[in-house]
Amino acid sequence: MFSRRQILGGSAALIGAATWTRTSAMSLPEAPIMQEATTQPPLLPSAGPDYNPVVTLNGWSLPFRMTNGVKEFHLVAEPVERQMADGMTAYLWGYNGQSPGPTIECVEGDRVRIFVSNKLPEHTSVHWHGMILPCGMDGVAGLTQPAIPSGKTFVYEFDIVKSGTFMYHPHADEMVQMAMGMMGSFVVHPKDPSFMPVDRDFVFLLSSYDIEPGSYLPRIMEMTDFNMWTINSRIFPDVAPLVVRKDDRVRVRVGNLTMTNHPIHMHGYDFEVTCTDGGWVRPEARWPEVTIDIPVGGMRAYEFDAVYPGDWALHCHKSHHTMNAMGHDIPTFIGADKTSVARKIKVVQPDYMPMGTDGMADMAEMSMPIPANTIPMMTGWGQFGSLEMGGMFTVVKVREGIEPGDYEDPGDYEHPAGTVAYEWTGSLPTAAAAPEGSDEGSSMRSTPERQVMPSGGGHSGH
Ligand SMILES: [Cu+2]
Repeated sequence: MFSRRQILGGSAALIGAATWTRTSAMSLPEAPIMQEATTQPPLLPSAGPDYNPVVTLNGWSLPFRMTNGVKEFHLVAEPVERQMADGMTAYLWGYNGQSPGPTIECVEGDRVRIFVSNKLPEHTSVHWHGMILPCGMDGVAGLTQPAIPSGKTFVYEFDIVKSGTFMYHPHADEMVQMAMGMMGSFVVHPKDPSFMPVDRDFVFLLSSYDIEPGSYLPRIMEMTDFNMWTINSRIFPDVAPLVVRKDDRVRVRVGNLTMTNHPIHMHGYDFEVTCTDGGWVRPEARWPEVTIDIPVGGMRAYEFDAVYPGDWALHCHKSHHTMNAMGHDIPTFIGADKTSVARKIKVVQPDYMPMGTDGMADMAEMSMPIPANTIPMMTGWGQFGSLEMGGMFTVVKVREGIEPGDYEDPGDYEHPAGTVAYEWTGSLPTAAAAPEGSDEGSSMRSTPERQVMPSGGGHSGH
């Protein structure tokens, strides 16, 4: 399928659906195709009002063209191969070469015309989740429009009446098509660029799949027991980090299209939810958080000032959701003595390793043979060892001196001397400085002396 497409100039990762355009209708906008699962640079607006584009983690934004003042996009619903991690590819359905599909970005006040071509083997439709639009553009097959048959192109056209954080997904054979990865983010920038400005603006969707280790296709009938918990159809350790320059104002927009809620927790900061898929949250209605629950079928955007440098974990707090493919029917062996049974098994299976009697950290440290096309359930290495993580986990990397447009992984955080937890060996290092103003040498400080730091989270002036 890919071989018939032609490579465009500019970006090697973008492939134009030239065949489709030529044979279907000369007036259709180009439908770029993305072949990479890496985070693409933000797409600066090529026409129309200016805005600060978002960065889609392990994703990209869909280019548009202007036709008589209307912003035109072309989505192609089609089977895709999505690299979920190095060594793990899934056969999904998505849009324009990837799952999730490209992020659509526009500006409050725009009129958009979105062509949707269906290259799936069955019909589909697109629902524009959270948007205020004419009922007939809402994308519910059967209710507000006929489904888009396989091989056909439909046109959605409406005015963008409010800014905020939205998404799109099918509303036709929805259970199957969402279980196969059909979804994308839809970000509407405010008409007034001085409204809620941020320096870094990230967006991603949470999705889940049930892919048997060694296989490629999600089991679509699964209701609860998924084994791939993803950030934009990527799993740790191959979810891109959120690279942030110190003192930047940062927004993180998260949507949830799985079948359970995800308490998203970010270390090192407190922050405030400033937007939902219903719109912006008024300053007087916000409160500080370090974990925000992303409901099923909902979106939350939170903001913070990146004043604390470091490598800060960002993850779902359901501990099974920061694991890769795992069996849930494994007995618990903690405290069990497997010595004698291990001796017997080794007679017939010399490679047998008794595991799990002291916890499961040994799973991450030894590399056991695993089936093709899967990655270990607990993995990822940092500068101090194994992270024993997977799934919905990534890192916010706050650094001094990062250029505004630079999203390259800056590597491991260099901790200032004396600021890393260390082993007690009987005495404190001489430089173990007590904070200024406290009693020299006193490491035990009573609570009343503790200084309360002003909150780093709350910009409430907007
Ligand atoms: Cu979760």
